Amino acid sequence: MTEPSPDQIRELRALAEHLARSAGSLVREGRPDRVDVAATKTSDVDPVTAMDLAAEAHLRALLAEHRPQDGVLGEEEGLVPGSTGITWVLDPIDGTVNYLYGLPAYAISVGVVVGDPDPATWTPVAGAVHAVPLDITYTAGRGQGATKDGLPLRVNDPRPLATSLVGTGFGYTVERRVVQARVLAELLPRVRDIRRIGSAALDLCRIAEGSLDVYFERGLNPWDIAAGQLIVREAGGVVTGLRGAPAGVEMTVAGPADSVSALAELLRQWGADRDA
Ligand code: LIP
Repeated sequence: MTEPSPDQIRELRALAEHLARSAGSLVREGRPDRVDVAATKTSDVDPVTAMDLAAEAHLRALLAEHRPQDGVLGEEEGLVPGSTGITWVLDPIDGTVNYLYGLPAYAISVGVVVGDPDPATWTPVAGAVHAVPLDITYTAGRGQGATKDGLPLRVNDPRPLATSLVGTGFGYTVERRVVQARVLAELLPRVRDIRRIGSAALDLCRIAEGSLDVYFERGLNPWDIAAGQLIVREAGGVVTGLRGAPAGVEMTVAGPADSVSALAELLRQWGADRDA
């Protein structure tokens, strides 16, 4: 698949925004007073709600209408390959635990990639992240910048880690959390402060808008980062793994290049890309 033209990227970006906002309205207006867990995944504290499933079905229905030949990878229903070389990578509710508890930090993430839906090899070309409770939408197109409700985004200038506000998140298994807790204990005395928002897509958008200086997390899935990765890059930041690897499930580090380099070196020294 050759890379889409600038006009095609604009169209994909606009459609990604439409999908994210449409699913966001469904989630916002359909949230019951009490949300129940429909199922769990990697552990008893990794929930799926009926709205996760409904939002992904809604996104897939819109794609069947607008882009029937493209591939779709969704957190809840997996991969349906397409024939165009373009794959839509969907997180129907990123921050499901926050949605479950009614904490206002969950988002619809719609990424558009060329190539296999693998963060190690894909080329993100468009994306949208809709912060549902706030009704705010972040979007980006490859080579066309990143915006928050249409206003341009720029990452912060790099600053020493000692004065950096650092975002992170934690996995759902004991083996992973043991190492994450050790890394956190090493990092906390070295930085301004830590924020654990509970939605990787929103963490990445906060890097792009400068309300976080740098972010790292181990265990992120393709749907967590497909849109946010492009939004950070188009806002002048970098998104990478450790030891020169691309961002992905092993590790994702995002922010201004110099801050990412400094943090990634510490994470490498502490073995942050391993489980107990
Ligand atoms: C969430 C991520 C978050 C991570 C959570 C969870 P989900 O995704 O966005 O960064 O720390 O553990 O994985 O499961 O809400 O779609």
